Amino acid sequence: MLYHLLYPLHTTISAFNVFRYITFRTIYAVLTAFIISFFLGPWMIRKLSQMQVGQYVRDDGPQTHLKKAGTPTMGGTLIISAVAAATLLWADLTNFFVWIMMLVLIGFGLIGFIDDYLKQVVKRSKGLSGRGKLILQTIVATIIGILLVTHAEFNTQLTVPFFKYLTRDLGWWYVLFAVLVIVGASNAVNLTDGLDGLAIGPVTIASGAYMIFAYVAGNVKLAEYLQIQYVAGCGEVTIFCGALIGAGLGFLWFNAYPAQVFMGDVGSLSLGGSLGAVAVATKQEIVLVLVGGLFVMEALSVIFQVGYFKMTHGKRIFRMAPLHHHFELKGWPEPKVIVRFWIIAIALALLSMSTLKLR
Ligand code: 57M
Repeated sequence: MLYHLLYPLHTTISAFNVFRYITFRTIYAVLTAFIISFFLGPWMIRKLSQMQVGQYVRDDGPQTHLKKAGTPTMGGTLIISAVAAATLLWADLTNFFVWIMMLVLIGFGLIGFIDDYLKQVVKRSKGLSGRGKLILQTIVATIIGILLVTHAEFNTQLTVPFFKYLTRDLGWWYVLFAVLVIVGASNAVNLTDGLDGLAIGPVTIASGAYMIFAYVAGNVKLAEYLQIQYVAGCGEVTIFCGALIGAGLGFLWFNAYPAQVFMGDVGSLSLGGSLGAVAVATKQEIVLVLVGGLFVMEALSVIFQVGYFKMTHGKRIFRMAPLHHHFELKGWPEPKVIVRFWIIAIALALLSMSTLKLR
């Protein structure tokens, strides 16, 4: 909105030219989202406590988690509000990709919100069923996939990092592929959200990596130079990624160990879905396995654990899945698990950046 209000003034005052630049608007999107989530955080936590939106903690998990019972949850509503406000303030609102991002952020946020609301407020302890959640996620992701595939500036070519000549046109199958990426990312972030700051840290780190990918993919010269697919218009996604970083850092202030608030499904489903949609929109889908490698590790630990558990009628590979519980039960203090997982996330994000050069 500010872009539309302030940039036209450059004809009279040339300094307003600066609002044209994605880099400039991204910096302000980071700051705006940070300020919103940082300053509204305490108010939000008070409100959630008053509404008694306190976390129920399962007694079959690590015992150290029992003391977390009653921690306000659904803090994700603040993250979503901060990301949406900052994006709408600084991005070009005539840009197609900006609205795709709003759709995924709010669509997946609503699914999580309904789930949390049933669990926390209506006290229907289980919330939405796993199947119900998956169906709703698939519907929203399919809409996004169809919108992308039918968009004139978007192609359905799939490229593989490190192998510039390995491409394949998926045609309408791209919709299915996009659904897999978006729904998979959403659920993987949800599984990771089990220790203080464990999800929001790597989400912020991955957003940083995609901020760079989006900028490069949306810039015809840089995309050509680095030999990645150019996606006209996706440069504005850089601003959305910046908003994710700012809101994520502001939320981490309160979610850092010992957490004063959890993000809830409203946060984890929405943030994961958003990362998936960013990966698809920037045509850097496969590299998400690397950028979000930590989420992949957590999800795989669950798949292997559950598979093995069922096959062997009760035997386990890990002491408990997802993976972070395994290390907790091995005796690592919670902050150690969290910081070590962040370190892995940073290393993977840096490694993913090398795909830009190694082609
Ligand atoms: C949600 N939710 C946290 C909080 C957060 C298939 C199965 C592996 C699924 C998995 C599962 O349900 N995962 C998704 C994980 C919960 O956090 C809430 O949920 C929101 C995210 N959706 O925002 O509102 C608890 O996590 C802790 N927490 C923090 N700090 C945070 O910042 O400490 C969360 C955020 C909170 C709090 O304690 O209460 C969760 O873990 O429930 N299920 C599991 O993860 C369960 N694993 C399991 O059953 N493993 C089995 C295999 C055979 C399936 C095994 O390995 O034996 C574990 N989770 C828990 N207890 N809590 C095990 C038992």
